[in-house]
Parts: sequence; structure tokens; C-alpha cells
Amino acid sequence: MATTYRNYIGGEWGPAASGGTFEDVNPANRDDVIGLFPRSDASDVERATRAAREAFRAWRLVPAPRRAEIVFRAGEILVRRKEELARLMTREMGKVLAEARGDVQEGIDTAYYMAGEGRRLFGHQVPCELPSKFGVAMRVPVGIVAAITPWNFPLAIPTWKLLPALVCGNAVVFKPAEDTPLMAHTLLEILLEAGLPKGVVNLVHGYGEEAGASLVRHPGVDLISFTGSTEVGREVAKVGAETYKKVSLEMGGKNAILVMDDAPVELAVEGAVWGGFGTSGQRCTAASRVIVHDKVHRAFTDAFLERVKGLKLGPGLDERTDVGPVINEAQLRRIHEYTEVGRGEGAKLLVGGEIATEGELRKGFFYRPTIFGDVDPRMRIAREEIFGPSVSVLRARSLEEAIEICNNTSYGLSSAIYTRDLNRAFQAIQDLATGITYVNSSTIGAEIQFPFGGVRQTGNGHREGGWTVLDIMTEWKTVYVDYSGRLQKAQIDV
Ligand code: UN1
Repeated sequence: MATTYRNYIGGEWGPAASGGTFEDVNPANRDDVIGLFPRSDASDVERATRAAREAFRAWRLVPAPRRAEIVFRAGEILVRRKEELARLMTREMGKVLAEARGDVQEGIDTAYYMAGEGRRLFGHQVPCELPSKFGVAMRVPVGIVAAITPWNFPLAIPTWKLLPALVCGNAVVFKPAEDTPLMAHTLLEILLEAGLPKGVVNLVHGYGEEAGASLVRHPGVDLISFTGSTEVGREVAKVGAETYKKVSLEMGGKNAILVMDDAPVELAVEGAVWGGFGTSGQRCTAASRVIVHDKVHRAFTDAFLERVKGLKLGPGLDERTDVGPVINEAQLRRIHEYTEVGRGEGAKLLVGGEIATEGELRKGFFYRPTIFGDVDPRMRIAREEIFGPSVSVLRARSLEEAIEICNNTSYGLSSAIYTRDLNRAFQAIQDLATGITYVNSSTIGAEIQFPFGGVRQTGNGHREGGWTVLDIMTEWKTVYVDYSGRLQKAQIDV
């Protein structure tokens, strides 16, 4: 019998109002049901939002250094439970164990970084034009934050949102992806053990169209922080506009690695394998395109193909596995549809291109690492986000052409260039139109103390991560103190 888990609202664990549940299934073995979780709807969201509003009244007045100490303690618990959490994560969403450990580590890094912000949260003191007048701009909490998180980084991304939200003094309604509710549940347990007061974070499980949609619409929510698909992000933004909410979106990518003719080819191959097939290609930072200079195209493609043929597909808990399953049946089908699309468009399938069904793999959602060659930049497989282990190799005759191909998509999250030429590297840094650029490294590997996000349809101008997340999680309040004892008129008493 699978364990039945609960929502956490106003300090109480309980089922969804409807009594409905959904299953959390291991993507490496669909017979392994991890648990049943509440299928929440608008009435649960209503209660959670009310509880958050109630808790916010006291929480915003807790000094930031004290709030941050709770976050620090959560980091300490994450350190202690790192291995256990990594194993749970692999079981719940499939990524190989080494990467699951990395995901937990990213949560730890975020906790320690954000804990320090409790004693910073800098504002600005600026001189006033009038005598005996003092001016300061300070940060105040936004209020109630709706955190809607994806399944691909089921611990790290919730920490990117929840921990700064808490340090800044907000209360939270947390709606995690329905594919990874256990990681969310565990994170909440950790925050409670660390001393988080009741109602400051409220966890509402359920589907995006039900719990998620009602949360986004709820008038009690002040800020929506959403990481997920560009299609859903667009809907969130529309609702945000209609209801005057602050909205921070982090969405899709179609990231490219540029391989120049002077590149260290072996290193570029390693980067392409890691960027393309790490997390089974299910990162918004995944390198789903490799744009290779004509002169090294053959050498690169042959070596890349050789490496990818040798990748071992299997359950993430098996230490020999290189590539784990994809998240669910729907994604598996979608990835395969893109293979059909690529074939239909005339791209050359070099390896993979099928669902793996041999032996134990039949039980899970396994897709063979796939490479398409002869890909034209106009093809759909070169433009649309597949979010699976499928990489397109394109050709370019020059750096300029490679940059143009890279930029000519509707997304703009991450890019990378492999070259030994400093001038080319800096030209790429200048001209690649993405939120993140790597030199001689893959498109993945962002660190939490830097702004994270992208341009065009990847985001809406915000950057979570780093110090920039504080601008999302706080409002600026400007304060003037006149200590002259008389009426002084700005702009008039000059
Ligand atoms: C994501 O894919 O949504 O740089 C986040 C990286 C990770 C974060 C990825 N540190 O790939």
C-alpha cells in the first residue's frame, strides 16, 4: 500500500477538500507507486491563501536576520539528509543519482547564500536636495507569494523561490509539480524542523489546471513566481495582467553550443554530451542544439556520435547508468513525436530515435539518446523545445553565422562557445542574445549566487537566483524624514 500524503495549510496536515488524490509514480518503473497526494482545487487554495495572509501579519515583523536563521538551519538539515533526499529524488523523477545529489547541493547552496541575505537586504540611502531631510529606499516584503515549481529540479528550484521569499518576509503558497510532490513535501518538513512558524508556507498539491490555475487567479496572491513551460507561462502572465499581480516567469530554452574550428574538439564533445543528455535533456538549460564550424563538423560529429552510442540508459539508482528515464508517458510520447517531425523534415537520424523497451526498461519511460544531423535552422526540431534526450547538430561557415543561428529562436536562456581564440570568445559574449553565456563549458552549470534567466520567450525580464531575486521578492519603499521643524517644499524651495 502506497503512503497517503497531505497538504499543509495553516499549520495543519490534511487531505484535499474534495478527498481526491493522485499517484506519484517512479518513472524508471511505473509499478512503483511512491505515494498518493491530495488533488486540490480552488477551495484548498482559498484556505491556503487565507492562512498565508494570516501568518504574514506576524512574519513580516520578524527581523530578517532571525528569518534567515531558519533558512540557515534548513540548509544544515539538507546537508545531513543529502544522500537520503538524492535517492528519493532519483526514485521520484528519474535523474541519475550523481545529478540528484547535485540538485540537493543546489538547495544547500541557496540556503547558505540566502541566510546571509538576512543580514544584508541592502537598501539605498541617497542625499536629499533639502537641508535637514533624510531619504532612504528600503525593501519591504511583497506579501503572499505563489510559488509554482517544475519537476526537473524538484528540490533546487523550490529553494530558489521559497528561501528568498522567506528571508524577505513573505508568506508562501507552494504548488509543486504533480510529478514530484514528495520532494516538495520533504522540503516543507525540513523548513518546519528548522523552526518555520505555522502558515508561513502552505503546501497545496495538485494539477496545474486545477490547483495551479486557481492559485494564479486568487486575489489574495501578490506575486506569482512560476518556472515551467512557455505556454503555461503565457497564461500565467495574462492572468497576472488582469489581476494586477507581480509575475516572475522562467520558461523554455533552445540553447546552443557553438563549436569553432579552433575548438578543443574533445572538450566540446564532452560539453555536448553533458549539456544534451544530462538529466535526460530535461533542463531548461539543456544544449539541444550544437552549431559546428564546417571545418570541424566531421570530426566533431563522429566523436559526438561515438560517445553517445556508448551511453548507458537505465534506472538512475544504478551507478552504471549514464542516462535515466524521462519524467512520464506524455513526455515520452512527445519526445518521440519530435523524432517523427525531424525525420519528416529531412533531418538525418544519426542515433537513437526510439523508445527503449528491452528488459527492465519496458517498465519505465526510457528514450534512447538521439542525435539528428543535417539539421536546418528552420526545422521545427531546431526551433522548438523538446525537453528530452534529443540533440540537433547544425553547421555554420563562420562565427557570425553560428551566432545568427543561435540567436534566431524564440528562446534565449543559455549559450556556449568552444574556441581557443580570445577575440572570438569576447565577440560571442557580446553578440549571443541569451541570459547566460559560457566559454569553453557547456550550457548548464549555473551557480545560485548569479542571476539566472533569459531573454525573449524564456522569461519576462526577471532574474531569480543571485541578488536579483531580492528585487522580485521585495517592493521598494522610499522614506523621507524631514527634521527641519518647518514646511520645506521639494522642487520649490530651491
Ligand atoms: C533548470 O533547468 O530549470 O545550470 C535549472 C543548470 C542548473 C539549473 C537548471 N544549475 O543547469
